[in-house]
Amino acid sequence: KGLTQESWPELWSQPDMKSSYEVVIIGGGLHGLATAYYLAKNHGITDIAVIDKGYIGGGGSGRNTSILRSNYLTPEGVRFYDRSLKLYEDLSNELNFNLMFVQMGHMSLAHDDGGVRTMRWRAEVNKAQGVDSEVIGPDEIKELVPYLDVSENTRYPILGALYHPPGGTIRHDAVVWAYARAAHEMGVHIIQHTEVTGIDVDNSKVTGVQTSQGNIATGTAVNCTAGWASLISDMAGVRMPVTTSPLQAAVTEPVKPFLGTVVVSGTLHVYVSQTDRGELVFGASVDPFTSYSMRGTLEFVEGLATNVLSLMPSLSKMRLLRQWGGLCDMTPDYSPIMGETEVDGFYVDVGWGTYGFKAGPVSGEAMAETIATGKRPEIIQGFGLDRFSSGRLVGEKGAAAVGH
Ligand code: PYC
Repeated sequence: KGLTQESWPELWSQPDMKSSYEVVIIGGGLHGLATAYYLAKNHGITDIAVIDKGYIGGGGSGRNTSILRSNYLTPEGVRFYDRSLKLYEDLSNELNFNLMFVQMGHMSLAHDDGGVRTMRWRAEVNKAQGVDSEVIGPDEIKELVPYLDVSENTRYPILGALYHPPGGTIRHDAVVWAYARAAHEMGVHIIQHTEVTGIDVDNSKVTGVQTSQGNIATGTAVNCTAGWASLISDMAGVRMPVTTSPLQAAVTEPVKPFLGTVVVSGTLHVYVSQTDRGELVFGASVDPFTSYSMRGTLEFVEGLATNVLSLMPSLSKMRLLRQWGGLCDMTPDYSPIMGETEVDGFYVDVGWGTYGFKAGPVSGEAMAETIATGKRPEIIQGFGLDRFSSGRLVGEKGAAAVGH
């Protein structure tokens, strides 16, 4: 007898929430699940609840354009995202799940002298950190992506690009499901459709988490939310230098494979890749206002179409199938905020702007080490909340994705 949807085995169970846990992770997206997984796998801590007000992966983890890369601007950023890419490279094996990982290469276009200078800067920093990136010219660009208009008479001529062969894409939902299954198999409780409504703090120390299903006693609460980073931190009395803006994306009808590389233009605020199913996935920069709305807008589609057609005029007959939005917690320096806070037992893994998906594995690994040992590991030393009072910012705006 064939499998019906009802008879499919569950990848993780829906346990009853207990009244206490050693660690409560708020946010059941990629970061929360990866933190739970590495806490269990690397540190033997399994008495963990991962709590989400919706379903797992329903926030930023399921709304991004699934791009992976490590061609950042600062040495701290390059080392951090490169560790993530290395973890992604072996993740299908490690989690025994087909994550549809493809290192198709990643190309960031430069349309003026300033853009070429930034690409050269990034290439040098990347090489110094052992990351494969180089600046290429219009002829090489045309060879890699024949559909790009590299002629000189366009409004935004393509003068060069930062080419990063290890960049690529992965199936974002599968990454969430694979971490969830692996964490569940080690005893982690995944509690969906349960909203966190408060965090109990006594004498500057976490003592519990309040939820729509009741209260949990715990000494460790971890804010792994995206979109609600400042609201959840407020519950513990910790202020975050974060503003929240929507980010929209869209996908076309499927066509035969023709785009073998991720293409990004910061000047035109657009990035595009082609999935294994043939759809083109497009994204842009965050909307120019703060909001918690995840609705799509017509302005976004109009702007996107204009900019995409400047780059690839031959796409003019393609039809968009869907558009969607997600929420981005933006920090002043376009780097995340990770580690301990002034409240004992309250940890944050937030401020993920438009770069959180690619950082999922390394964030989980580093947050797990921070929680288990009480010490932020070297790889996230620069990303602590304390940098906003010490002034040691990690400025990643020049490589964050597209111009924001
Ligand atoms: O940082 O590569 C990136 C990115 C792609 C989409 C949003 N951010």
